Amino acid sequence: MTQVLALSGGIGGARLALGLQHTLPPGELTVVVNTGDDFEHLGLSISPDIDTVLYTLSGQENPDRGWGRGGDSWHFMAEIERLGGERWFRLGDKELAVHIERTRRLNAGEKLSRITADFAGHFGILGKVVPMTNDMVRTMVVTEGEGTLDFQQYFVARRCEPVVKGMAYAGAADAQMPPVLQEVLTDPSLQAIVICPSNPWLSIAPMLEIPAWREALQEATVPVIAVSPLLNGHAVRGPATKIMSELGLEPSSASIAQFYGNLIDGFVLDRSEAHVAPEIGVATHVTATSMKTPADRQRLAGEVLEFAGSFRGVGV
Ligand code: FO1
Repeated sequence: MTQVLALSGGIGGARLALGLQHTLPPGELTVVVNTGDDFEHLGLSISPDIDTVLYTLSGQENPDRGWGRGGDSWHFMAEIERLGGERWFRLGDKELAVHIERTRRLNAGEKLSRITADFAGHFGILGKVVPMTNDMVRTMVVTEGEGTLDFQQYFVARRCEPVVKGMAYAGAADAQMPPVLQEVLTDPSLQAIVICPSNPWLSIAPMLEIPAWREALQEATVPVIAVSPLLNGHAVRGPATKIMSELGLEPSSASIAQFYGNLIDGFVLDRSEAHVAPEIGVATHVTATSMKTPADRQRLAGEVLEFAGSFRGVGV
């Protein structure tokens, strides 16, 4: 039995994680999930990316929105609105149970990694889904004109409209890696680490700012392969290229590879970005990275694993 570790944010990353889950034998995938977007809302502990990964890997996602549960109802939100309560961040009825149960267990002193593992089990997921840390890390967006915003204020309440001047990851410098991830990273059967096509600045950077994570990637003896989230100079979803431009970066896969720098051994990019492949300082694999169908996801996952396998014996 081998092991593959995938680093993921929300929907883009979760889709490749789903492809990996279908491609690998049961139990061989561990998905590490960004918790920089986590926040407290209406007294509840919300972990948006963990939930997106749980719903996607168990086939319960909302494919249109990319967040929340498919086929959810909205009675709770309707009542909150009727009471004049907060309505900017929407919580569906089914997912409310997830937030309430997570909050109850966190308040009882349990670790987020334990709770997430149990939820994954209840959802029938055979691999591991693990938060990047059990400690509090909060992604903050430094904006022009509106000061520093909490991630969900920027992302949902302000719809990513403010111009981004920089990012901060509060708590990351002191955060630890959950012990279960140390076990996976030191498992001799670990074959590859895959950085899924999530937004590098919003979803992957919070992990890289945790010293134990940066060291783990730097010292990894297995290939670390990143997949670019850009197609034809645009992110399929979300503000990646808007943020890149605002940070003074060329919105291309080359800037993303540069962001990962010497942490990665290989880089997968879409055919529409092939012209920047010569600018990328590590081995590249150019292919179709769009993941509209299950067949797309599995083909891409298979190619990523094969590309990782091509480093075997080369020494990374
Ligand atoms: N995104 C929105 O744009 N609007 C929402 O009302 C919203 C609610 C929401 C509830 C639960 C959840 O797990 C995610 C939710 N998201 C919502 C998505 C989320 O804020 C972001 O997509 C992620 O944090 C970025 O990966």
